[in-house]
Amino acid sequence: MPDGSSSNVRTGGQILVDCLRLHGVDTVFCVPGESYLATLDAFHDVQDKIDLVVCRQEGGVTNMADAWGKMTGKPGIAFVTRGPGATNASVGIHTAHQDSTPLILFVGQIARDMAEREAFQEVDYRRMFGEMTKWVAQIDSAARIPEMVSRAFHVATSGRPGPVVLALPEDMQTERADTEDGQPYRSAQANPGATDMDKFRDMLASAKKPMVLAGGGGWSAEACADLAAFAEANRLPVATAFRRQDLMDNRHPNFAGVVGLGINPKLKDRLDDTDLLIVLGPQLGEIVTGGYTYFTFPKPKQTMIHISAGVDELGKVYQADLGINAGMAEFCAAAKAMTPVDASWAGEAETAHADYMAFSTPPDMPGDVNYSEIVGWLSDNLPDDAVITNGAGNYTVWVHRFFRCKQYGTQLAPQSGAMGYGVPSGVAAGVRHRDRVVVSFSGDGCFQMNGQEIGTAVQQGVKTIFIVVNNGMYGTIRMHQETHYPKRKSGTDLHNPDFAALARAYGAHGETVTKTADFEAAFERCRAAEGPSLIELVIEPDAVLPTNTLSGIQAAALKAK
Ligand SMILES: Cc1ncc(C[n+]2csc(CCOP(=O)(O)OP(=O)(O)O)c2C)c(N)n1
Ligand SMILES: [Mg+2]
Repeated sequence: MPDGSSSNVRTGGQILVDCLRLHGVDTVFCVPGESYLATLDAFHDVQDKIDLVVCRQEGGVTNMADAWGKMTGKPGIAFVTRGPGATNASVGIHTAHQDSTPLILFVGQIARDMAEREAFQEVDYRRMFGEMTKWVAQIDSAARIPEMVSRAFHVATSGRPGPVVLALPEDMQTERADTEDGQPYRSAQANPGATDMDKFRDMLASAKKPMVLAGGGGWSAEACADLAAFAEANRLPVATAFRRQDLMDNRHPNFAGVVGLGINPKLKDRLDDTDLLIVLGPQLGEIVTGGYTYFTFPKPKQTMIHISAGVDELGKVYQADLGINAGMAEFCAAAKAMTPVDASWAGEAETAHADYMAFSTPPDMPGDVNYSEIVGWLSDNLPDDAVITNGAGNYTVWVHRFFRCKQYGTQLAPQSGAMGYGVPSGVAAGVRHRDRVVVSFSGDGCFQMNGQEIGTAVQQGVKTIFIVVNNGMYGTIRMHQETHYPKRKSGTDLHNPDFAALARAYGAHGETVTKTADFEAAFERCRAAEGPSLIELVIEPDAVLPTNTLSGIQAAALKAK
């Protein structure tokens, strides 16, 4: 409400910004557009209360908002312009959808009286974003902004979290209305019922070799602490899903490893051998099921208990023996409070953890830069609360395998497998945690999808350390090429810039590392730098996986032909 006024009459833009404040928003990511000038103008009035992070491309905007949603558990807020802005932004909406991240994207829209004429940059966002959002709508009346914005916060955070898109017609933002803004949103989660928990305990008590697979969205530090306490009391091995590695301290004696790409074969055997799989949170998608091969259809041979915050996830893909609709915090609190069962499988967690520790110990690799050793060094030397981010590519296999996450909220990585996530998520983490070490990994390909957000990092004065793992190619795809079409390289080579010089051109500190021994000193210089910094790691292209080479893959494929 404007100071000194007894009236609530405001423009749509002012109402919207007041509603964001009401719901606790203090940071917004944007690329400006003429389609939402009135809202930008309203942000001008709250500069001391809302930090407007101006990005370089809308893919950076939504990726940063996704990272913000992951870090805070509250919707990350993104503003972009119509047509081209919205289409650029879509990558982060897809990630938020697959990663179950709360996010609200506001899109400036053409004026209401121009709709359906293919006006300049006109898009119907309901059709465009329909499949990858929890809710998409257009606010056609300034008077309804409080209602619709409140609903957006509720929908994005309740049940299985996810993205919401709201279109804002340009003339609606200048329209004046007299509204009440209501109260801050309160997201809702289901609690497990007493019958659910009794059944759960009975099934656990009669198991011979149970294990937990934790993942999905909607977690919190407290939920993770309760999960650890439940696992300890019942001596359960706990694996985490792909890119949800920070749900348990990886050094915890019950931590069994990660079910994802490049899975530890011993963990895969364990999944196969378990007689009771407690799926706590994740969707049973392609990556955690090994391309839908780990479990039989439609009923897995293992007894399966699936707990999900989204009721629609239960019975999706696989038939579980028990489905429990509950939020992660709600379920974990109940599981912790449950009288522990007599764990006849005692010792399994210790064995599983020993398997994980052996698997996550760096081996030798070809070339002057031993990337395994470098990730291992970072794992051993960074503070426990350091935040690690990455995008997609083979370079992430090392990060996931040799970096041991120590606490919740330290891994920002797209389960959607979207390249270009590493840099913007690193910027967002730098803005959120100015007092923590943030290390962002990108491949040379991945970096060049959103590397321009280094400019945002410099403008924001964050201290993120960006590592670019340069092997001169889209390595993942080249690896698949050598597997299926050996010796027929096609469309996978990259001619790259001097990444350290590029960083310096932006005003960041830049380093190039060509020998393992030089990494530590380069990293320390980056930590001492005033603002962001970048280390280019020059990697031997043959070293395409921690334990296999491109030439080895090619030779095996040729032999098999
Ligand atoms: C946005 C997007 N485009 C394309 C792909 C397909 N893809 C997956 S990994 C990859 C190559 C990654 O290259 P780089 O970042 O250099 O990492 P490397 O595999 O070489 O370590 C590609 C093109 C993708 N996952 N996301
Ligand atoms: Mg590469």
